[in-house]
Amino acid sequence: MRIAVTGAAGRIGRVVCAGLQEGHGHDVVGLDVARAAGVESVDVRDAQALMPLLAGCDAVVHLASIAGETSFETALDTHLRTTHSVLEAMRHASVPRIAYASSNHAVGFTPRATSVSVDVRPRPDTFYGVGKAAAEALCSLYADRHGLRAACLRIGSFRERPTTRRDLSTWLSPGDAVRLVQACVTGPGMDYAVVYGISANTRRWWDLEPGRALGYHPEDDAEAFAGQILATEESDDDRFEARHVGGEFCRPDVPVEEAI
Ligand code: 15L
Repeated sequence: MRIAVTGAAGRIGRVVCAGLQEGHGHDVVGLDVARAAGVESVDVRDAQALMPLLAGCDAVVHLASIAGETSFETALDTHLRTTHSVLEAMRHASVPRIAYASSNHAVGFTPRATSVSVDVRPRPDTFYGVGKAAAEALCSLYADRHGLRAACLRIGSFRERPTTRRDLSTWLSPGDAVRLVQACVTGPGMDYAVVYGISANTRRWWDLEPGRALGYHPEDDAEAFAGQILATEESDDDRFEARHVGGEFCRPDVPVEEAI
């Protein structure tokens, strides 16, 4: 398959591009606003500029965004405007399928529980989460109105390895991130789906079944790191943010980022 990846020079993008290319033999078109080796430099908010770059692609993996809290205006720009532009460019270039990097923060104020389904109401913990929830809705619109196939991946904590108590539930390993994206762009019949992007963590809060239905079978489990983390990190059970899946993002004083 020929697969375009936005945000290709970013933390997740670099891992996903390499995994799709070297691990699964896809032809990958890396796109990013930042200049990087092997990546086409483009502002993904510019649908006209995107269209020729998407010509002949079978799928888009849309990762480009600011991965944290911002002002409301920046959240609109970095999640809604980018996703709208990507979906419009896909429509004009006849690209049939998208895997959209949403976030657990679209439902961050959901209370922690042993199995949180993908059907909980949007419950963002930040403008970042609002942007992700709204961009999921845009993907749903393009699936229903234009027949695009869309998978929204509510990514947990993408890291080389888990380092906090919360990560024991929310970790997404690099290997599982590639497995997740590969399943969502090649997996069986689906028009629109929301899946949680986490590894097979023993202490997970999110339901993995919707991902499994698309062929995502995670192989890693943060539990392998639990002994070390629990021995060194104090329990956070009494803190307000520990009651919700979004953790620190639920704090009213969550730090704001602005840089692209
Ligand atoms: C996210 O969506 C953020 O992009 C990332 O910075 C992490 O904070 C992650 O969620 C998380 O919840 O751990």
